[in-house]
Amino acid sequence: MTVGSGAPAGASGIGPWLGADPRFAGYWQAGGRHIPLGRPVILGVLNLTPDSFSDGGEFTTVDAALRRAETLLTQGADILDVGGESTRPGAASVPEGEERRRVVPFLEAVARRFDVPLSVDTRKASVARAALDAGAIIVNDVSGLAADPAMAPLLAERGAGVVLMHMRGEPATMQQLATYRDVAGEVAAELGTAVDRAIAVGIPRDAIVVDPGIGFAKTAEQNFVLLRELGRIVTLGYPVLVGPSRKSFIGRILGLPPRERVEGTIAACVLAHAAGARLFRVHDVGAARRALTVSHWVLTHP
Ligand code: HH2
Repeated sequence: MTVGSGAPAGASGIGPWLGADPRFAGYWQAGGRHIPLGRPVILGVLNLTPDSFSDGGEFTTVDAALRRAETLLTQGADILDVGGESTRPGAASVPEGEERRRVVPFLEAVARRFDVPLSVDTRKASVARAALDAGAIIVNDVSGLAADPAMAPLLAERGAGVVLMHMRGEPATMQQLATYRDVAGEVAAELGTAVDRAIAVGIPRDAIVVDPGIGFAKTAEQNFVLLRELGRIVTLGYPVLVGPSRKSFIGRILGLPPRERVEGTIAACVLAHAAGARLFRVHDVGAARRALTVSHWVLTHP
């Protein structure tokens, strides 16, 4: 059975459609592949940027990035999420030619070497198109298809898997838009709008994953609330991805720099898992795999 069979036709994207036990069943359809969602799915982060907040400047050659990819896969990554533009708060947009130049040679090389689903983290349709041509099958759009009107039709046409992440505005200015009366309710509603945008152009329901966008147009306190109330995002009826990895809300609690936020990341992932998240975008794949294997065991064994 694939995720999404039984979805009510023409519905707004809100409503249960995953089957009897939505937490441990189904597939994510992406580029003709079916990625099983029966156990926690880990996206290993690989940023080919000079300025990402935790791994910027580390993988500046294709060879260095390939070695990192191999490490992430050995540690248990199910998917590699490749980015060529930092979206940390305050980051400036990268010209599309430069973003393509960063990600395409690596995607081609990794697709030749490994049989792993590849995701590209981009808001630009031209970058997504080049990445799909180079072997990516998933587009992780932190704007939830809002940044580039050409993105949604492209993803529908290419049958790509899509991550719809919640953000407001642009990374450069988004923290000014972190004003909510009910953060989980408003994020759920705005994600519902993003889902509608996807469905309207013909992206299949079982190609869609949603993400509350931890740290994107959110204060540290709003991130805490979102993690506590993640179940309200889960009720949208789409598999939920979270990306708390090494983020500043963890640093704010622990007073530690990004590389020392592994345990904080794991705590956030396990809490999100217990609340119904099924996909986890992390830098520290080995630690996340071990922790989520235990939480999965606890959640699934009577
Ligand atoms: N977070 C970042 C980037 N992309 N995509 C999704 N779906 N969810 C996230 O939470 C998310 C994301 C930011 O982290 P990182 O890529 O490590 O940093 P930077 O944006 O500085 O490259």
